[in-house]
Amino acid sequence: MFSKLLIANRGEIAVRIVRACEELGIATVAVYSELDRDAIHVKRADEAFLLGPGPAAESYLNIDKISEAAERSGAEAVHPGYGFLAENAAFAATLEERGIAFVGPPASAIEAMGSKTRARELMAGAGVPIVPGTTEPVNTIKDARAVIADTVGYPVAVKAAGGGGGKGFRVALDADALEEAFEGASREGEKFFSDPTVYIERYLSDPRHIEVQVMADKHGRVIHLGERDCSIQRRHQKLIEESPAPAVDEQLRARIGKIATEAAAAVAYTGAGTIEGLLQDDEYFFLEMNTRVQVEHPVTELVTGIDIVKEGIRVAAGEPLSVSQGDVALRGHAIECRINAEDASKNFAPAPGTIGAYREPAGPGIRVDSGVGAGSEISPMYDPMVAKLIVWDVDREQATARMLRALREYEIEGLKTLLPFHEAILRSQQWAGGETCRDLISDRAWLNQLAFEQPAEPAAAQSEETPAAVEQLYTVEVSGKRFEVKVIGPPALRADAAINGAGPLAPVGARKPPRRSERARSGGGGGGDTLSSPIQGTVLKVAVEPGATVQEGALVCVIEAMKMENEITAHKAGTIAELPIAVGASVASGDTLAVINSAGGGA
Ligand code: MV4
Repeated sequence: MFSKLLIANRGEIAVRIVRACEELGIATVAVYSELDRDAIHVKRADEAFLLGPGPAAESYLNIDKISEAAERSGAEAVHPGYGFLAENAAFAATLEERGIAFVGPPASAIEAMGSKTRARELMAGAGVPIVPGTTEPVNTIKDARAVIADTVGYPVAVKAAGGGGGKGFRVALDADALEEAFEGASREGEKFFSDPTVYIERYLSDPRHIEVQVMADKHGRVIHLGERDCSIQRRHQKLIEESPAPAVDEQLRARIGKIATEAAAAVAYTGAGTIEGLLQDDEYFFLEMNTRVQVEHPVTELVTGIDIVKEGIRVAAGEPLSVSQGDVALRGHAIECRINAEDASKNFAPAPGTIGAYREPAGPGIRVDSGVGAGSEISPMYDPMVAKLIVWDVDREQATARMLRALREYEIEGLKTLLPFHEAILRSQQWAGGETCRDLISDRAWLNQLAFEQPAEPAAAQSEETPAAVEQLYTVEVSGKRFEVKVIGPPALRADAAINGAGPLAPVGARKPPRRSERARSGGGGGGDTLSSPIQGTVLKVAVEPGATVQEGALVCVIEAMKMENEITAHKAGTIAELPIAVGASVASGDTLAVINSAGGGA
């Protein structure tokens, strides 16, 4: 076994890997950017090396700097986590050349699965079912029309060959829509992967996203750990994952498990990997392989009892898998909710900021994988995930009730998160029925009811005026019996005074975790006519003109940040009075995007 391992990542996954190493008796080395000097993953590791400035290119994506830190530290292995360099074949190869083990598959397997057309060709050759379509790149729209007419048929999905996870994915329902889909997918492929090549698949109208966890050792053994259902996604970002999948029974599990292990074996895979596929009407099709440990691996850990991260490190050190296929059994049900700093009611706009009060849920069946705490900064520079909340219980219904309990117990002040969104989804009929919830997630009106209300005016702002009557809750004890009383009148005490411990009459709301309905109301921002940018990024598109009349929720512009396109919508109805933005311009968080005057010249 290794004696020292470097973790080429940050946030919750870096902490997750530190935990695995501590249990295995391996010393840990963290790396960090200047923005992450105070990050938990740095404190949690035995040693740490500064990589450079915040931008990932100068820190977590910099192969030279990370390899140098690995050599300086004397680490025998590097764990890449997910994202950043996890699926970079050149990084894996560089480490192997320097005699440092890469905790993951051989560079050749990363490369084979990195090109989606090559992966489809390989899988088809190995007898793995792929979504019907081309395994060769389709170079021109003319070629696309021909292949669709001859074999695929409409509707089609046009996908970038360098893509994955939905990047560079467009749908054409009929021939009229093909040109736009083809060009869109090609443009995105060029932008994100420097490869404009696209291929064509039949578009499945109502599939489930089902993926199979595989593990392989360097002795030729490949096993699967069952499946996860990740159908609840928003713009290809997974939001909720569960295992087992509601739509998969023992028989189907055995069938897709075999497909997955054969797919992994076909590229001589080692370590932890995931075969992503689509399930529609009992037909399962290979989509792509993720050659890394995934964000959602914990749900599989909870139902199988197998520590995927430890197992991955063991096989990287040359040990055989500690479990065989016959040892793998799924027990109970696990659900994961990704707690992102995002505002679901504003098109899932990133909501970075500093975490205020913070308390994680606990108790039976609860697991929180996080890399933050009170005072931590969720930077617009990196992924907006605050934490993953994962629960286990004996069946899906009870796991759902347990998740709802945990969501309400979770206290995250200071920024907007997906906590209210998850609660609403898990309370829906669609979730109870095991549906994909696609209709809810794309329903603006439904999402709007999750809006965070503007915070109340602080009492100080109205100092000279007669204070308005407010309702406040107090806890009182009368002869030792506890009562909660509502007092209506001028504010007697400010909430922050109570937090500082002043006064015996502390409003209940300041000490007790707020109810969900109240929590959704706290921590709002903005107000007035000004629509400010929630993020730093580049203006990709401006959807309105000065003088235009807009409805609340209408698209104003699209801002690209972190390779994500974020739709910014009007916060109120009215007329665009000012529009100080243009396509290609950079905007900082808080910059004015538009000024919207209320219709009829009011306010
Ligand atoms: C598809 C598809 C329909 N037909 N491919 C690709 C990446 C992953 N994020 C989802 N992807 C899809 N690929 C073909 N040929 C539909 C999706 C899809 C999806 C699938 C299952 C559940 C939810 C989904 C949400 C968006 C897109």
